[in-house]
Amino acid sequence: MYDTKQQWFKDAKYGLFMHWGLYALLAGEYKGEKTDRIAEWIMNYLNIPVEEYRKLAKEFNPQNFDADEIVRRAKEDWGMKYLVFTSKHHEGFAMFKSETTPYNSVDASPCHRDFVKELADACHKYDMKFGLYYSQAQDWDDPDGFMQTKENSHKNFQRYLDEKCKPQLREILTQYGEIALLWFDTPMGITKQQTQELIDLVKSLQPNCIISGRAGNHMGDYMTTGDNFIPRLPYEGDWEVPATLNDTWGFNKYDHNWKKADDIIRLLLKINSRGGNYLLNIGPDADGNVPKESIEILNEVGKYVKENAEAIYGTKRVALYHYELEWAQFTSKDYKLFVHVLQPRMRVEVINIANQVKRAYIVRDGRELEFTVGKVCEGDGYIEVELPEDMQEQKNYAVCIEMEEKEPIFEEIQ
Ligand code: JFZ
Repeated sequence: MYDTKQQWFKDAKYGLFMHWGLYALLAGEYKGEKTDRIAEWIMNYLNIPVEEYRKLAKEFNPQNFDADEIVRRAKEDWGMKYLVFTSKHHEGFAMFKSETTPYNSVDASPCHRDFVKELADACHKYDMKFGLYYSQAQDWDDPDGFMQTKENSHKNFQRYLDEKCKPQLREILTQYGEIALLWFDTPMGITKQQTQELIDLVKSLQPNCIISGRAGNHMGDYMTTGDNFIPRLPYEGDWEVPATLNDTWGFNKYDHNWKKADDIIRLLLKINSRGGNYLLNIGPDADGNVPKESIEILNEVGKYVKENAEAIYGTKRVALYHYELEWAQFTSKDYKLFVHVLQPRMRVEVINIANQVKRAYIVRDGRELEFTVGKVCEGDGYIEVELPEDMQEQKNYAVCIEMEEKEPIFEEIQ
């Protein structure tokens, strides 16, 4: 399923998803009617006619959208390694200059801005891997694009693929430099043959571009799960968990159900410890502002990620991942086991360790810790690391237990 070209993806562990399109203007409400569901689906949920919905394009003029600032934050403050942006979501509106259809942010909107270009430039400047989401099957604007609620919506689906989908893919894959990832989504009504054609097109234009798990017919380069959903394990291959910070991808002014930074930190580590990547979403509003709640949560999570970078990036799934502990998550790299301490503890104890321990230290400042080891029988032991008094009230820090290099301790699964 995966190959060596995906090494950056295996190592990345943490990325930023961004859902942004005309739906941000409605923000969960159309003509007094609200939707408490995912805001980017409002056209579908409230049956807004195509002609009506299209008028939104003429209002789209986001004064505060700053690609450079978002990417800088993602990289420097939040510790993320890649960005995935909705170049065209199910609504059908292109957030880039497209010759295929004038229904795009440069030709149809007063802002005349190419947001894919702005983000591509920022990503390349900050050395951030740049990925694009493209809704390949669902297109509610094109008469032949797939739409669940419209009968025979995709009567001439092949025409839609040939005249809109493929030409636009060609545009996003040739005009913006390296595209590291193509995030196809929700492959309804698409055949194996059609999926193969899209994948071939992507790989012919950008051979190193990775394809998301929702290309269709199990043909992507890795598995994509549901929102904040951890797959059945063990899974032999790369995988990614796309996730929201509240309950919507696109901006919804009525959704205040924000998760706590501590919960996000725990989820990130849980996913990393099991070998997956976490792709965390922001949905800017119609003016291009990132919700301040999102920024606050991501800043706090980012502090943890940056302080404990050694224990996150490039880590691999270890045999201990299946331990369900309230106070800890485990990651590992080479001969190091990282214990992420998520609740106040007097000491850190780990069982089922087969080899000799060289040293133990606190990851964020390198402080050495005292420890005792015990042997249960040949090939099985345990370790107890004493925490200094001033650490015992704290939570959210990682302890590294470094082993002798002779014997690999953890069964490396991936
Ligand atoms: C899809 C989109 O419909 C949605 O608007 C958003 O872009 C999200 C990231 O992806 O929604 C899905 C698709 C598949 C699953 C869950 C949400 N799934 O397989 O669990």
